[in-house]
Amino acid sequence: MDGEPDLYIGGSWRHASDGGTREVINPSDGSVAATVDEATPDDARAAVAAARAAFDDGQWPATAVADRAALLLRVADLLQRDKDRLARLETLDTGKTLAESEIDIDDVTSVFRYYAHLIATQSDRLVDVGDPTVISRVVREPIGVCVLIAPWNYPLLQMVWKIAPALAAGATMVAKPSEVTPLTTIAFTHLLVEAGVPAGVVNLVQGSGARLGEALTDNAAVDLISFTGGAATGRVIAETAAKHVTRVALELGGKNPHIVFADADWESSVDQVLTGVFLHSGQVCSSGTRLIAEESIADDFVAELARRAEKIRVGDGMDPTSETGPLVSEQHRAKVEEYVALGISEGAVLVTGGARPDDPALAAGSFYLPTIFDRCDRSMRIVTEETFGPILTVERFTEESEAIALGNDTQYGLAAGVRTSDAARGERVVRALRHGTVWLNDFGYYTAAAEWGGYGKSGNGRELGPTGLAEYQEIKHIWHNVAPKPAGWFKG
Ligand code: TXE
Repeated sequence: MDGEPDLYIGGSWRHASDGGTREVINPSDGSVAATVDEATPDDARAAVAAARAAFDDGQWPATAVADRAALLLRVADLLQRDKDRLARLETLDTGKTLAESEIDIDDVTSVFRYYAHLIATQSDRLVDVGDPTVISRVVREPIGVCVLIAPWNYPLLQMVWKIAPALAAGATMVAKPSEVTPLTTIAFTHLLVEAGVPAGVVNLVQGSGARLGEALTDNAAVDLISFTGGAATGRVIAETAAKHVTRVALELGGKNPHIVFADADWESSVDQVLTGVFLHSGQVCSSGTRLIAEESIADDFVAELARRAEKIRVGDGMDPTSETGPLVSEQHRAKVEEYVALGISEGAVLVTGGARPDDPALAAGSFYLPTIFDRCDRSMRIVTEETFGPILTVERFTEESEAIALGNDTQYGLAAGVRTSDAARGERVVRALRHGTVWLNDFGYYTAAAEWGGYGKSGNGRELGPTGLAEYQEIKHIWHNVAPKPAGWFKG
């Protein structure tokens, strides 16, 4: 960053081998936030080779779990020590409010603490095969070399959801943050070094997917690719990985329904539908972008949402009075604007927003107003495609079965919300929804100890929880006969 080397390969910091750099833009005002080294494909291959060597030399995978757990706890302490600095860097890079960035740093800290605990308490499984001379056991081993590719909406958080379990498992890795938001991952890698992560175990490269993707994913030395990002990129990565039968874990976003029955608690429903879609200006994979409201309350509910959406204070994330920040880039705002134009042309009714803020102080940033479209239906692309912006679409239902059908009518399946005061109905609907996380009378919460991931085209695999650790482990069955005797099958 700004003259210091940003690539960390085989235990040393270095600049790109061709001297290349990239400017990182602050989306709140369009200024250059930092200049960062841009790796070459050869640098990326060197990073994979370093991870391969560190894995194959066997020391890190064989580290006692107590030592790995202790290292993870040291990282957690360093994250808290540097929380303010990291949060400011995340806000500078993404535009999100400082309050959100601080929550992100607490989240990543909790993920390190959770995996420290999990790895220290995970045990092998003994299997009774009915022969007392056979010790049969199932053990977990680190998967090998992992390529970890993260997006720009939660840059450090998404990366840590991968790095923490990979380290806990004893794997080695190459991390590639989004080229749009690399700053916190660079700072965090310095903390990993300070905490004592051995050379070659974690390697870091910066650069675009177009430039580095092939070197990282079309690579026989890689055992697992864990990717969070757009569906189109996820498909390309899965196809490339298939050439080498490399394992992939994909988190590809969602188009998440938030179903509100007429008997739902009004105040918390309005509040959480609003937060669920407009937090971080909608740049959240689990954003509740599809309001599915019971017809009898829909008019009043949408009117109240619009009233409150118009009061949301959009502004620079560093300003403590801002409630949400800009979109991550001019290019991303252009995409969101295209979706708004599309919604209008598709016949949806624009209730509020649909424009950039007119405050001249925000003119240089990529801000966009919270936007609500009513009278939407499933034939519209704004209802079926991930806009990844502050856009809420409203669909209506009269029967429970219709609400379920609407909620499941998506190619994705990451997350959903259900709001009702009828507990039995709530449980019925939750079980009928085909989504990886379902909130009942809440929205957006998660914890390090519970799995996160999607059904359908939201991807495969799970992050967080025990399954999030299992992604980075191989399973081995060991059959040990302590009193060997002939099988006696062949008689000659
Ligand atoms: O993501 P990309 P983009 C969705 C959201 C957004 C859309 C596109 O709808 O509008 O995806 O966003 C790296 N090989 N999500 O284009 O390209 C890239 O450098 C290897 C949902 O910014 O998927 C970055 O590090 N890597 C999502 C990462 O992939 C490649 C969060 C994600 O970028 C690559 C973000 C390649 N060929 C966007 N091409 C979520 N699931 O939360 C790109 N990359």
